Amino acid sequence: MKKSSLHSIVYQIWPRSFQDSNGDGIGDLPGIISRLDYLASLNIDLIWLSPIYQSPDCDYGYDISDYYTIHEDFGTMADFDLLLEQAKKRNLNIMMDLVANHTSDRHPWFIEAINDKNSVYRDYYVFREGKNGHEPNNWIGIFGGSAWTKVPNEENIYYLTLFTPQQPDLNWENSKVRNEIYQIMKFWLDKGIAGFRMDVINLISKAEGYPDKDPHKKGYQFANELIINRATSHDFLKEMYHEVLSKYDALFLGEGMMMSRTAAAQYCGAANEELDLMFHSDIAILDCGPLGKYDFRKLYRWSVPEFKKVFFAWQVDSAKNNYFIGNYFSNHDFGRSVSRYGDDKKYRIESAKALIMINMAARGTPFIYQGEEIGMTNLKLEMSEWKDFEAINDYVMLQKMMHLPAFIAKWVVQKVTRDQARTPMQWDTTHHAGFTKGTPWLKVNPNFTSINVENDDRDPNSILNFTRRLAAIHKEYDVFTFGDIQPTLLKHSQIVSFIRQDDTVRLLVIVNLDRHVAVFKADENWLDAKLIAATQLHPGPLSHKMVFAPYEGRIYCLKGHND
Ligand code: TEU
Ligand code: CA
Repeated sequence: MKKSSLHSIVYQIWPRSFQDSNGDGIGDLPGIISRLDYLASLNIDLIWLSPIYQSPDCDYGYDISDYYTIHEDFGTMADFDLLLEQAKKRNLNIMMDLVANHTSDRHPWFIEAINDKNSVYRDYYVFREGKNGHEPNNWIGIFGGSAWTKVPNEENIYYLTLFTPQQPDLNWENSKVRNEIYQIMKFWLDKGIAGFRMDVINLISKAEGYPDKDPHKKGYQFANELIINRATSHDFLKEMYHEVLSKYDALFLGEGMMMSRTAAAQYCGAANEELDLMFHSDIAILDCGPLGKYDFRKLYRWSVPEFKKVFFAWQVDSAKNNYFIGNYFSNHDFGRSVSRYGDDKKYRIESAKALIMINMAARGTPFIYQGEEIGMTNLKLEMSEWKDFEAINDYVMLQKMMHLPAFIAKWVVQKVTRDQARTPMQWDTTHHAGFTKGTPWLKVNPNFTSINVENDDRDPNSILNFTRRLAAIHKEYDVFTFGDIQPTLLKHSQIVSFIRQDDTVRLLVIVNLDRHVAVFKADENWLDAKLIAATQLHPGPLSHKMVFAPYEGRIYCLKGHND
């Protein structure tokens, strides 16, 4: 299978922070509609909307209380239909976020389930008896604390909540639940959306009997293989493929925690009837300790050789085993890419471009997160400004469970909080960066006076115009999505370089991912190559001894590949 929509560029909108239209300080659908010309100017193909369904916003939309209605903060179904129509007029398609591992605890299914233990909805979720005065097992929640929440009016009964206590996990073993999900998917696909990004889809199957993880260990344990990439999750997705996915010409992208290459090959292998492509998070947690985001033992540092190891492992494996991945350096769950993998001070423009070049030239489908195209940076937020449950809860947990002093817990949270990627989009130099005429729900980064769309639009050498050029080049060459990949200059400690090849073309990508000048020897066969893209407006010539400026990147078309 070689789906044509895999050869797309996807732009992620986190609607709450994109564009407010009515002055309530919250981004909305009419706001997105008003920016469609801008989105089309980026040469992207698909817009992925983070959840826009009805939600009490305990996890900003990832806790859904009605899958069939639009959150009133974002607008109405009529607004959504108009968005779809107006987008299509500009050759843009809309992808939705499907959050189906859990619902909100305000969802009518859950309200019935918790109020009436004989309700059919009880088995839509995972209700279990506690053990010896404790939760049913020792699993830790992904945002800290126990993974179980107690039913207030029943003795010793708990329900599973892997994320916030307001996000009860659905019981996918129940075929009624699976059918509800298929109905939801069909409802939106029939409206004409172009696919789904499926939230934590590798978590939908849990170990039978909900056993303790490492029972001999004290305290809550990360359940790992008891909840992640389980064999049954493939059975569920195969069923979904037959019931829904196979009937639509749309893109189905999985998102998951601790995705392994073996699992990804199964979830979206060309011969497997499951999904089309998969996200992995190994780059996203490159600077974290082995336990993930809040494991600060690496002090959030990383090196180019480490980056290359992880990047090429996925690139080469996906080519070898013929599956597809979504490539991204930024999204709503992590800090801004230029602040994490680039240099958001001295080389902000150069390093933002270098990252965009790697992302667009990699094998798979590139994802750009709102603001990345203008190099938006992290903003250090004071505790009183924090909004995200994860930040607020983990600040407490780090002190309580890991016995960290408050100032270190605060440092960790400020390093990794999702809020810093969620500050409003910076459009222009007017009040609140043109995001809202009211008071923004989350602080606008004060650097909006220099970092904004309007400035970048005017400057031919800007990150924005570079992104547009690279996106246009990406459209020209199928090889970026589907072609083979061979790393080169593998031992170089600053340069990330690879060759992309198919039957028609051979492209050489060279990026200096370091803040110092990089020197390397060009291969004899490269010398007559033709430059097709560069981060600099006037790059130097190709010669035996190459010198690349900090974060400089170039793409060449190599000749004679058919010899
Ligand atoms: O995130 C899934 C996921 O893998 C998280 O563990 C992610 O790594 C975490 O946010 C890190 O801080 C998805 C959504 O993208 C996220 O926004 C939701 O909060 C989460 O699922 C629950 O729906
Ligand atoms: Ca609004």
